Amino acid sequence: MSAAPEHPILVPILGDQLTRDLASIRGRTKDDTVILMMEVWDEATYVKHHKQKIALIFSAMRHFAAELRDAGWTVDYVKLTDEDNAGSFTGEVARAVERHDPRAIHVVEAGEWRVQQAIEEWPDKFDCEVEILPDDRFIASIAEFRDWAEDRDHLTMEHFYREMRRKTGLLMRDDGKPEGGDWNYDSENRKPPGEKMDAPPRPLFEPDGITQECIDLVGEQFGDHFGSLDNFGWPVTRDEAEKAADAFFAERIEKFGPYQDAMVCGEDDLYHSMLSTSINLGLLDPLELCRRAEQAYRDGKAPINSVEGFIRQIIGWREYVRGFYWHQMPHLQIANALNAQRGLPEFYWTAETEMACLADCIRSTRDNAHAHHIQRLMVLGNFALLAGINPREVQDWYLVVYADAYEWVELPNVAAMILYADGGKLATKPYAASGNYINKMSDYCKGCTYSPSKKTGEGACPFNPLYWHFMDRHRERLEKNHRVGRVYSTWDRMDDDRKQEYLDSAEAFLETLSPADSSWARSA
Ligand code: FAD
Ligand code: DLZ
Ligand code: SF4
Repeated sequence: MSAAPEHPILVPILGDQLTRDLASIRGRTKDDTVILMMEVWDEATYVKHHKQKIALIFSAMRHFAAELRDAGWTVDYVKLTDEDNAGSFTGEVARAVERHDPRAIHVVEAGEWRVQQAIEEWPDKFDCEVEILPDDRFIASIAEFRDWAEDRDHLTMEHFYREMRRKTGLLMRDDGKPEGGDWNYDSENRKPPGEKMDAPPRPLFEPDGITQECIDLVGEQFGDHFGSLDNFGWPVTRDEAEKAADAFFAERIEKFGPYQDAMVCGEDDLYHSMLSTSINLGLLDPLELCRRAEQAYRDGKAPINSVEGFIRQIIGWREYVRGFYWHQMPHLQIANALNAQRGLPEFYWTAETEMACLADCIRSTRDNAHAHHIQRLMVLGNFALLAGINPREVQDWYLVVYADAYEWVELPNVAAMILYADGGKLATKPYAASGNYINKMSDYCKGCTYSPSKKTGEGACPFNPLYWHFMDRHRERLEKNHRVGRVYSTWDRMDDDRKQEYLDSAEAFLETLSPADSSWARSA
């Protein structure tokens, strides 16, 4: 560390705040500031994160610290294996207060509720001024979302998204109407996979010395965590993240829209941007990416459905789930409207299942710390919903296994979007589907032991009886929902024997599931 200033402003930067444009350092003078970055055991172990996720965060943090130092900032960096590591953010800030005797602490609000609770205790704990600044990397502040959500019965994402379009001007015409005439082109974004998809591979970044050190550290300290380190190729600096974005805009955005919901066995990325890890860490600015997408449309390099789809995922869904998280916490983490109590099946950790779709999505998750949206939603999530898996166990799994997972984005997607555990505040109906949907949108069923066209009994796709079992057991709640109601007319037209076959078939399948050993997710 270079000579530290006297009574400086201490600026703690958390592992997912890696941008020089952060509100706590923007406009600060370098000779008056000490930046504190901390690798801490609490964060690395509150769930047993995928090995790639820890290596990615530590490597990105170390690279960012080096970049700040090169730019002339004083950075106090605490490594995980430093002898006196206090283990927690608060413990490390306390030690830094002793070292630097700051006149104030300036920190940007945390992404996660758990961490924000700890930060809010700092003013009482430390004998200096503590300023907690809003995280303005998001387009809508937490207060803005709260104002929007207040007094609304339904927090419809589409309405929020239109506000964000107006606010940013993205894909808006001068007359205030949406570009192309429609707000949303989702109906054009459901093309099943073709015979030959030829999606160009995403760039993988060879680990440099810093990343290799982090990979070795994770191998030594977290060897019992889920996942493989072999394929590590995530961008760990802003430069690398920009290269990943360049490749997406040059090679994949054109087909991003049409094939957004497609799934192909063994093809893990297809036309997705693979930028979520970089956006969430702070290496890429989400609004800047949306502006680039818009430019691609204006330059005639990508169709409106691709560009609008990409922009909607970011200024729509990403912003919305963040606002929803803060609006619904802390009760969202214990919500269980459907009273789902089954344990998470073991195969979520081992990929050992005869169901080809689940096996492939879990393999990709294990090897890449990534699965794309429709795999997370309509395969892994759909199964957890239909089988009635306990939301807490599903939440832990999603938080552990994805390199882009932070609770503010994981929890609304899991509890509210896939499990309907919030009772329908986010989704107007449960995303429940039978094997027919997966068969239509993927090539998984061709290589599966089960048949999607067989409805019950031996060899039937388990999603088929599970679908009706789910609908039957939640009838009281769901039949009032006008978007689901029609399903019950179909059910009611079946004779009692047929209904019983579905229910028996589902029960027989559920009997075969062995629950996972919970030590995969949480430390003892
Ligand atoms: P693309 O398909 O290229 O999409 C572009 C960007 O849009 C993404 O990078 C992401 O920033 C944003 N985005 C898209 N969908 C969503 C969404 N539903 N919520 C928030 N942002 C979205 N995303 C995370 O970043 N972290 C998570 O922990 C996470 N957990 C999820 C859990 C479930 C059950 C589901 C259904 C979705 C989850 N998502 C999560 C959203 C989405 O699956 C990932 O953002 C996406 O797969 C990342 O890959 P990509 O960058 O190639 O995305
Ligand atoms: C996820 C994570 C991990 C594994 N380790 C650290 C760490 O050691 N230091 C750190 O600053 N951040 C880490 N993170 C990310 C934090 O969990 C994340 O920044 C906060 O939880 C967001 O509120
Ligand atoms: Fe999945 Fe069913 Fe298709 Fe097998 S048949 S891949 S279990 S949807």
